[in-house]
Amino acid sequence: MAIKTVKGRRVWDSRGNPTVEVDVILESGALGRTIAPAGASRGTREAIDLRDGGQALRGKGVERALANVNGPIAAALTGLEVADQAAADRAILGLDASPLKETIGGNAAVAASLAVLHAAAAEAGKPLWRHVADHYGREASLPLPEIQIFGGGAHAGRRVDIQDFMIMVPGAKDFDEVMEVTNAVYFAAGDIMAARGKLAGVADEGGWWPSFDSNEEALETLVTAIEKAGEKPGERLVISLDIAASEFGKDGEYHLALENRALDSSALIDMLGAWLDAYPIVSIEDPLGEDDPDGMAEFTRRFGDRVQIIGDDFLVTNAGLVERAAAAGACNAVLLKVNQAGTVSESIETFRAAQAAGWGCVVSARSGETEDVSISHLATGLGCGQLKVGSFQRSERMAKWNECLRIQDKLGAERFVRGKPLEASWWGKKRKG
Ligand code: 2PG
Ligand code: MG
Repeated sequence: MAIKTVKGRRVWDSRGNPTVEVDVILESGALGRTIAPAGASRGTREAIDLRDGGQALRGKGVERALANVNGPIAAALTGLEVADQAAADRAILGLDASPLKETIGGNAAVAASLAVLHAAAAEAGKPLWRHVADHYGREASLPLPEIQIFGGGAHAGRRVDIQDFMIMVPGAKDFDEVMEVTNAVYFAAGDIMAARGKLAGVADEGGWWPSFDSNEEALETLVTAIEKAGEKPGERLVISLDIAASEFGKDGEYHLALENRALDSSALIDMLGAWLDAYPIVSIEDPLGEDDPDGMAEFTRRFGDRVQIIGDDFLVTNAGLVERAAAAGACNAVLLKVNQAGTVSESIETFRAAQAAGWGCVVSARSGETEDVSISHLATGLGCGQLKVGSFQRSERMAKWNECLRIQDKLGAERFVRGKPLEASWWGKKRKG
């Protein structure tokens, strides 16, 4: 079925910033709609969102991006067969020769590309996850969530240096159990903060505001919260961190502002290694900076057989960077953010590169989000195994978890991956005995 109309409109994200929504309407009347998310701790090599600059809307206006959607992108997509996602993405990419999509804007590109995917699913009469599974020849499965308990870094005014303190519940039998356990830990953590007089609201992704005196205090408090929730850390439930080290490090020099300490690459690796020994951490994202490939390879050499090591800012959902990192022995998993790449097809290429390397893959939200639930479907349809959305509060986060529960109703609870994505980690090895 041919694409008839492509229309962009300005809507607003969870931080109150303007963003791009795109409707793709087919000759049949079927509609596909997506909203572009927006990152705060962005990789320097990811697709650039086109913003208007100037005084209005603190420079964050998206009129130029919308003009690109309603002008050249609409012209390039109109008349194309909606089921041919690759052709639609080629048409979008053909409009922009710049390496980081600064001409048409990553925000315009990603919303248009994903709206085509939605329209194709609508035309086929399938939920998006099933269309993704069929189109890309994958077996759908419900992902294991990473859920934030404390926020930090760029999402919390840099109150602590580390960005995400999360839990995973690989021992859960289904998605409902993950939600129940997370509910208990999330509110236990809130109660602990309140009892200490340190409850100060939430960070950008809904994790509790990190009123801590050291980065490690956040980890200690997380373990206490897990125990207070009646769980044994490292059993049904484990810890996951996003260090987002590019936010506090450059050229192999890292500055922990909270602790007023400067570390070189190997001192940071030692510090994180000590955390891996002391806490039940099973997954760690961006432990070193995006410009520190040697550090990343060294970290992976030392700890890659115990924990999942995810490249986010380091790999920016780029297939070539995944291939290069795999060849260099840096990381063993990739974070998949469609708006880092800019189109669905490029993201799929990255997923395939990760698969070819034998890596894990985590589909991820951005810190600026909306009611859009595409990523719940993408993670399920690709059967990639893991999903990172943020915390257990705020509707732009809960919308994604709730969508997973609806998908589970259709797909069946037995299609939840459980702890499978963590099989290669110490947790998986312990489970095996
Ligand atoms: C990350 C994401 C989500 P942002 O670093 O993984 O937590 O943050 O969207 O700000 O890049
Ligand atoms: Mg990250």
